[in-house]
Amino acid sequence: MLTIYSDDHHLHHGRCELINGQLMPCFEMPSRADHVLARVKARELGPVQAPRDHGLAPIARVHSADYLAFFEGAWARWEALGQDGDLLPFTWPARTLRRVKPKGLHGELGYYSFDAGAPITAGTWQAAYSAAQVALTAQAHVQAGADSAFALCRPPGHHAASDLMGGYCYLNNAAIAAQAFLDQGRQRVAILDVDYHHGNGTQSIFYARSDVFFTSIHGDPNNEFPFFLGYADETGEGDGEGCNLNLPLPHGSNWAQWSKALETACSAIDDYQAEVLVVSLGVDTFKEDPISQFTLDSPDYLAMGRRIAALGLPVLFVMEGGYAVEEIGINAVNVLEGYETAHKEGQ
Ligand code: OKP
Ligand code: ZN
Repeated sequence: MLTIYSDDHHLHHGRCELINGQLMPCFEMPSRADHVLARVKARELGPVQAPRDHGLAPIARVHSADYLAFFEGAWARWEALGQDGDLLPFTWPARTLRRVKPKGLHGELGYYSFDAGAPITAGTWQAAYSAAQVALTAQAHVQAGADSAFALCRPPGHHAASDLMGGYCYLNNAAIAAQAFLDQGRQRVAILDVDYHHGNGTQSIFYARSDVFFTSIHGDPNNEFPFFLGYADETGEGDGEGCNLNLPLPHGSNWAQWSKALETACSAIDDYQAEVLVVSLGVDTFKEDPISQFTLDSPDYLAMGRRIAALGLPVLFVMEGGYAVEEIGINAVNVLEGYETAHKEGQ
């Protein structure tokens, strides 16, 4: 399997985030992608290539022009204010407040975010832009006929909505790739989000559309980030009614419970008759993950990959979360190797 990877992810390194009332070093750190890349090479998964630049146009198919302009220019405005720490929002247009767009930097940042978990640093735009190009380059490979490809994206993307950053995410790499498949002639794309957290951004982008089926297995939002989306009664709206399937699971869920949900997700993907599959590949379902509450073990990721292969679809894997840094490479590449093994047997 071909891996697409850019070193530009190192340009994004947030300093801290608020967890349990304490400022902690960001769990979403550059060494995450470094470990995945090292494992790809150690296991000889296949060639590793740099992304091609597809420009802003395919990103703008998913994100609003005003959001992209704000994100690209935010750091320069912060610097012009004499600041050099991370730029973080702290006020949002919640109930009773107006959804007006203020002119100043902090007001505008609150308007374009949903939490304080996506710090903007000097290199964040470039890193996120390159991650989107990584996804688009891997997508092009699958579109050109490859059975699969791995987009080793960082920062992750699935929490980012059309005009919102949050949850370590800025540009929705998986959604951008899914939209590119459609723009290149595919008619039905499925997105399977196996990250521990609900992919609220991806869901929201495609919620009213029937050309993308979104299904996600995640920690029950009653007790888990992002709290305000990801419930089982969210089934899509308008043309998209029936094209959204959320499978929330309680804290402590193990592979037996998780794999049952995967069966449900896979049979829904079968029913939808997708032409191509995008997997939002987070491995923060791992038992040792420092911010998550499922108990999957490393061999379970091989089984996950095998089940995905049984769908018999071309697959684009897009890296999302996973914060047990030492094991993230093993677990992510186990999914890819499980897929490869089963895919070769099935041919
Ligand atoms: C991103 B991905 C607030 C703590 C909230 C956010 C988790 C984002 C996970 N600073 N944690 O889905 O792996
Ligand atoms: Zn996650």
